[in-house]
Amino acid sequence: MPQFKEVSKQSGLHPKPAGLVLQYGTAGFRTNAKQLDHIMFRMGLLATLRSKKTKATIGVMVTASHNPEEDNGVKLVDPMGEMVTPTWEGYATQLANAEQEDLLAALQDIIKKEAINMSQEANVFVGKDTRSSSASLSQAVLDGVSALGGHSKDYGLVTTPQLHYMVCCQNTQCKYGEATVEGYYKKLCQAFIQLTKNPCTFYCVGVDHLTVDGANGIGALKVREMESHLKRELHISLFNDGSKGKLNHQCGADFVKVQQKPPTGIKMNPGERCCSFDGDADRIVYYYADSEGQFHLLDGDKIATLISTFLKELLTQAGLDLEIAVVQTAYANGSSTNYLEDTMKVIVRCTKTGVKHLHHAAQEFDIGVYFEANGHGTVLFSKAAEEKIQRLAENSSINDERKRAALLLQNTVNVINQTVGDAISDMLLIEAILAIKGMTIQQWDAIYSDLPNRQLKVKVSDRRVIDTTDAERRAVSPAGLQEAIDSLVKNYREARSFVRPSGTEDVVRVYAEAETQESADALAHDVSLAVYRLAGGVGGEPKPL
Ligand code: G16
Repeated sequence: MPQFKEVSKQSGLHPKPAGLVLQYGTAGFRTNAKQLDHIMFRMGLLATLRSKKTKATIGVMVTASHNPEEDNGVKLVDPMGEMVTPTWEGYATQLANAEQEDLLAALQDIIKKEAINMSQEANVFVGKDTRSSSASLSQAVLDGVSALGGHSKDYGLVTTPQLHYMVCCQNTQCKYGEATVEGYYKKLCQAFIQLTKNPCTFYCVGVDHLTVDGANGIGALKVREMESHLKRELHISLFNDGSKGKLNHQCGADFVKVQQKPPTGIKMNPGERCCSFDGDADRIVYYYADSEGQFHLLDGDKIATLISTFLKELLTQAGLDLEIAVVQTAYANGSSTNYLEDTMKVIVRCTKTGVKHLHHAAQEFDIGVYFEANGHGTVLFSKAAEEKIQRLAENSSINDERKRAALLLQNTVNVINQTVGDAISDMLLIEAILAIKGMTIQQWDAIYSDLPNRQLKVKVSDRRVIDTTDAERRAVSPAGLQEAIDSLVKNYREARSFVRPSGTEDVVRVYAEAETQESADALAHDVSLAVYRLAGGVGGEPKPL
């Protein structure tokens, strides 16, 4: 193969450390940045093959999202902006772990299995987050693309969802929007301005102010860039903008959700809305402090509830018969699931962790709202649903109430980044909903009360010993672990617990919820001990909280 000579030459500049084996995790490869140069080069090769195969533009995002600054990673984006398919995840692992001398054979194998026409053109969009390692690692991706004769476009510093958006725009011949960062701001902000253009009680009482924790990452830069497009419709105070603090350190969506406390470095006024992004701005959580200084978290479950309530109301007003479902994971708070099923009467599905799983489940409905409790999510509208909304919005013979609802639905579709969870787009949607409904964050919070919960991490020598089933709600190995969890759960009221190996960090995650915080904490600790003892814990037994 003519291109193989160049691959051979270039791969020598990005050698694989012999014996190093890395797995494609929940959202791609992710580990210490020092181990990733060869992975990035090879993902450049793979993205080029994927582009040739699909005859479409493919995206490669260099980021380790919520992980600490010293880590990095890579997320591959398929033509419509979704995550790459499981078969290609397998190829990614195969290519990543081929020893240096076996690389060409591994490439050849994929080309043969997928019957790839190597003379087909290839296009790859590349983006990166603000980590110091991202510059050289994204160069390695670009080297991989050029080694196989592909064309690349380097978007430089972008959020992960912005890169997903560009890929989708490019592959829909701009039907989804313009494939530029400016185009992204214009589309989202115009829709936001349309949604909020009728003044309502919310803005009249002067609380159109939002505090944003940018996690010292790319989201902060992009919120700054976007502000002028918002035309002062939303006043943002930005903290943790990367000017001094460390990425994700004591701040960001993951910290706030897991620790259940505010990030450092922000100023919180009682009753005011605050939100945190994660390191690549694909997650968001909201929170506020009440007049007693008590912290209240509104996570992905509360966001899904707010959005699906809003959409359901609009559909009723518009007289549109479209089926809404909410997709969650095992981490969803039990109260949220009960509320959605029993009070809101919407269909609820539970999938494994990882947006790729939620995204696919959401695609099965007219409108699929998917959110992980950690704040990663979006809304998908089927083509048919979008067309129905569009037709109604253009219908001049309907009454004012239906017309208003149809126009709100149309702008809601446009403010949402349907390719993947997007902190910026979700933030604009949430702000618009609260404004339209004239709702305070306290009223939103009061829709239902979370069951107290706790998340812990346990270090084990090999987390792959834990295997799960039933959307990760039950452990099938190691032997005895699920039985131990079942009997521990029986000791507490309204309790539930599960464990699963993380696909982004070298830990086992433990989740517990129960009637009181003390019970949730105690159960999480009991289950952590069971994991430590039965799954090969290392570094000392977990201590009580
Ligand atoms: C990624 C995935 C999310 C997942 C999270 C944690 O988020 O995109 O779907 O919930 O990792 O996964 P795990 O529990 O397997 O470590 P991000 O924002 O870090 O890319």
